[in-house]
Amino acid sequence: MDDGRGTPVGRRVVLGMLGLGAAGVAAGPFLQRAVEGVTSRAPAGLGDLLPGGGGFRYYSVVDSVTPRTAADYTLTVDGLVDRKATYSLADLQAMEQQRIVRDVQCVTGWRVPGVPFEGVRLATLLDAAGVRPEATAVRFGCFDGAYSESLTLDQARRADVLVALRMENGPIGHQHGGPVRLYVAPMYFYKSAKWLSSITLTPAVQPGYWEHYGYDVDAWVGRSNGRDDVPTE
Ligand SMILES: Nc1nc2c(c(=O)[nH]1)N[C@H]1C(S)=C(S)[C@@H](COP(=O)(O)O)O[C@H]1N2
Ligand SMILES: [Mo]
Repeated sequence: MDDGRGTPVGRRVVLGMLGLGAAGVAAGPFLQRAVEGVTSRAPAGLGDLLPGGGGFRYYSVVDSVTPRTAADYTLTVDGLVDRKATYSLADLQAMEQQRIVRDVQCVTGWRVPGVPFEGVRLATLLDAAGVRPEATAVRFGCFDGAYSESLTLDQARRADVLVALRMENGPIGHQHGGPVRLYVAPMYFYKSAKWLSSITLTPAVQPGYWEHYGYDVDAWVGRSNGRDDVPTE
């Protein structure tokens, strides 16, 4: 669902227009980055400027995502846990909410100052599930059917990592990955997986979608991806 500006252009289409196609993607992050440099597009490959978005760009690696509402949204916590769980939006809303206001920094350069996020600490959900000793990492799945992200367990337990229900003082809209997205305050925004649908405890870190193309798994703002941005923590 978009907002009247037409269907967001998919990454394949963008690359196709540039005459690169799948070969461009397969060639890895360096060519990918060169392409972005030319087109001002992001690792997601299709940053349509959000109208009135205050500097945010809209990213999706798929052409369209079927929206989920409070009625049909669920978040599962599974993998190496003692108690698998499934949360509705109402379940998450009923939990203690943490508010964090930091800059948002995309690895392609754009930055949005002072963005409020609110939600449940990821650590709270991990504790509720009972993480087994064999788990060292967390993998995040998305209901767009394509994107994924990951954190080490230590990173996931940080107080500035949220399962976010609100952004910019309102519910998270579909384009920003609502109703629920991940928010990893100290890392580049590609870690903040949109349309979050699963949290899986794993024996080892599994690199996420963009990390297969060379972006850093440990994506600290200012200390990774060869960049020197001012940290967001
Ligand atoms: N599911 C999903 N999550 C995602 C992405 C994506 O393409 N799909 N792009 C990432 C990138 S690169 C950025 S910069 C932010 C963009 O968030 P926004 O669309 O709310 O601006 O989402 C991140 N999370
Ligand atoms: Mo990004």
